[in-house]
Amino acid sequence: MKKVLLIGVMALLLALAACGGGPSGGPGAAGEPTAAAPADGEVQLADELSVYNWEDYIDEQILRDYEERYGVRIVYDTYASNEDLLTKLQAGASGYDVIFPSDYMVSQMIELGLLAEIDVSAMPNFANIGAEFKDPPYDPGNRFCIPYQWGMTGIAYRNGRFAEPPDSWAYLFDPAKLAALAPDGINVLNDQRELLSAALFYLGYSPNTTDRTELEAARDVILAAKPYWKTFNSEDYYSTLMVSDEIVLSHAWSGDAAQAYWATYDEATGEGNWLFTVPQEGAVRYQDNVCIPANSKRQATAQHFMNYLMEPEVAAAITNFTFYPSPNEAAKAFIEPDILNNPGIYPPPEVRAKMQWLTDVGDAIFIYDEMWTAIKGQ
Ligand code: SPD
Repeated sequence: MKKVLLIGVMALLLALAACGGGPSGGPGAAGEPTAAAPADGEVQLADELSVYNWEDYIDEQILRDYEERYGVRIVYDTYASNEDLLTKLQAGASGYDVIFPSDYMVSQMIELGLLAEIDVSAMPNFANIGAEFKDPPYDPGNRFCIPYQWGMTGIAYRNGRFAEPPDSWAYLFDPAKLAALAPDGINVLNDQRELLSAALFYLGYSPNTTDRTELEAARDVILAAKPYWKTFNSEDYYSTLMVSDEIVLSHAWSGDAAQAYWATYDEATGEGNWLFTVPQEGAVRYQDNVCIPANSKRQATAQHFMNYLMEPEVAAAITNFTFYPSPNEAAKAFIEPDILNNPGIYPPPEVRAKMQWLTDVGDAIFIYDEMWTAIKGQ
């Protein structure tokens, strides 16, 4: 890898308005690194493990390696959003053993009794996780989940198509800007909290508002922009829409944008086709997690697998594939330096502190659901 992905992203990030802090305190020292796994004899492993993850969020070779090393067959499936995952679990889906919900969704799932308790003291590799990522407010004491990867939500755009980086949510919501872009294709994330939060930032409101009037205003902004959008896709947009040049602009997660950049990287020009920017009105930072559904029948094996995911080489291989930052301090020694030193992938702490987390909005989630139904229904 040769080139910093997001030229100018630092300036854009620094332009973000100061807003709330992260889910935990400031950066802290890493725990004592260890590559240890629980002694295999200590865990009676199941024959099979069902892993349900976001699309393009792991190098599947890592799953094959676990299968070979431990003789556990992994059944792997993917989903497009936290809400899709929640709907599946609430509908009584049984059989999933390992899932990857984001911060606010962990709170919701704990509240709903959908997660099994875990024991991080029985996971030696938990010591590899940086202190900044442990004990988050959405899961105090890591009673239910371990951190997996984190990232930012912003705008991915076709290199060469824009005179200036489209560093405002106006590029998704202002009909004057949309009219010029729509013929070339715009995608938005098919994700209720993410899309509403982008509109809320655009309007100057909190992405975690519980105020019906503000949410109705966000809905109306989205409905006015919707005719200009080509697709709602948060699952395979990077490969089916971005890399294949079906669109020129997408509401995007940072690692997916970086995957599109590197998938189109041209040695001759030293550039990829896709760049990423964080809108100046503010943006979401998220932390995804590894958890076990309460109805999993293979919880010991699931915990064993979670410990495996925290091995430094394994966590590094995940980041080297997905381009999402790892919370694993010990993995840093194995992550590609060009990824680790890229502020568009690993934004510095002062930038991270200016981004906002989505939080559990309590009963206001019913207003969000109502807005989303109106948005998707029209
Ligand atoms: N392609 C994998 C994307 C996973 C990103 N997690 C999104 C968190 C949203 N709040």
